Amino acid sequence: MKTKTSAFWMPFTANRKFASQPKMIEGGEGMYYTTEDGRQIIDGTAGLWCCNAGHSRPEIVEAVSSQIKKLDYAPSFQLGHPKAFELAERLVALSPATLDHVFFTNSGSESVDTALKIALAYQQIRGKGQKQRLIGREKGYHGTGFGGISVGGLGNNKRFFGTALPTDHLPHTLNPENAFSRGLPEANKNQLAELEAIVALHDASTIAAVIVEPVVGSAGVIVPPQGYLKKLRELCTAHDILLIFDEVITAFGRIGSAFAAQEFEVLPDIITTAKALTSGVIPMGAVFVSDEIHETFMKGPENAIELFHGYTYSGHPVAAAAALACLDIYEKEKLFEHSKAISTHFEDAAHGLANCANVKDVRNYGLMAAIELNSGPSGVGTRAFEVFNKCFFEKDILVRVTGDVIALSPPLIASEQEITRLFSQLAEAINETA
Ligand code: PXG
Repeated sequence: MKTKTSAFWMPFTANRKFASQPKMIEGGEGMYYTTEDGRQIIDGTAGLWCCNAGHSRPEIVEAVSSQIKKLDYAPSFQLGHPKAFELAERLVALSPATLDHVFFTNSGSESVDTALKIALAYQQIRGKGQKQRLIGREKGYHGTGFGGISVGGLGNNKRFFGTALPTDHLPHTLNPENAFSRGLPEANKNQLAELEAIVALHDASTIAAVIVEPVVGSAGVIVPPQGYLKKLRELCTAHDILLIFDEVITAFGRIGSAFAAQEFEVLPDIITTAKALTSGVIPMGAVFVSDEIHETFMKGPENAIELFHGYTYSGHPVAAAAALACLDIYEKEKLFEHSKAISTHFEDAAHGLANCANVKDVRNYGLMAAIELNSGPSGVGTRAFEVFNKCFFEKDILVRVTGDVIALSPPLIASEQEITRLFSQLAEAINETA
């Protein structure tokens, strides 16, 4: 039966265009989705960058259903249940040393707003209440809360909603001279001079935190130039500004290490995560906070609430059960190591598309890749959207499109053969769209 599409107002979707030719997914298993018309398609995007363990893993299904039978819900305000504490301990064993405390949320947007609030409150509690300004970056995506869109750097997401917080933005690091770089592009100009300029303009005594995605996801896989993140850390430390890594996409093996902070050997003060924490199965996010920040909050009277912030579903037992089962899979199957091991094959396959029709750039790191096309005659994004449709309806692969960029981020369980097939099908779709 044809699904009625009018009542559901779909997020970040051209709703009327969708209704005219719906792309429906009815099932998922491992690396594959099943479409409404019964085709198996390779999931080239891990859902929305989240299903790192692949789809419908029996271990997670089992953990979730037995948790619901045992304890479906319990509050985390002034009460606790063991799974949330167990999960927090497991998570801090994975996170970089000193990021030893976890605040649970339900999404990346909530993780970002939580991180920004912790940063602002921390500055006040330690007597630096002037530090209220937040610095994001052009092309940054930090979700859709009012905090996240303020520090975010994508005009479409900001334009009707104002900028709720005092913010500045660093320039993005996409440089046409670095087109077709493999992995980290060269640092051929000082892309952090602007941070010095912002500090000179407002004074460091007014700046609370800088937030960046270590590798930009949504805006089209923008890989940091060599040394950029280390330099950013040095500048933040020198000016007593907190550094927040938004790892909603990069955490949990997407780029080969548990966290980008470890991959790039740069220690931020706060890390935001969500998505692959549960492999997308149940909504959940986690914000990792340094010992120094946490201790600063744990100083007042013991009966006082230290942070007036939280969600009904913070540390939800069913989400926690899903996350624990998911971490077990990551560990048992060594999926982060596998992600790193096949990333060379993934890089070769991605750059194999450099000579396809209208390809303007190929970028990659870990299991993230962008194939950027020249805009079509009818404007930005139209050609890439046509490729997306062709991939879905004719080539049996799912890719992600933002503007002129086709993004790939398969589940970490992908085999070399599946990666080869993903890119060869995409190459056909691109050439046939020319
Ligand atoms: N930070 C980052 C870095 C993200 O990528 C969020 C925060 C917000 O997460 P929630 O869970 O609130 O959506 C994200 C989300 C895409 C795409 O296609 C990316 C995201 C979400 C939906 C689509 O690029 N990233």
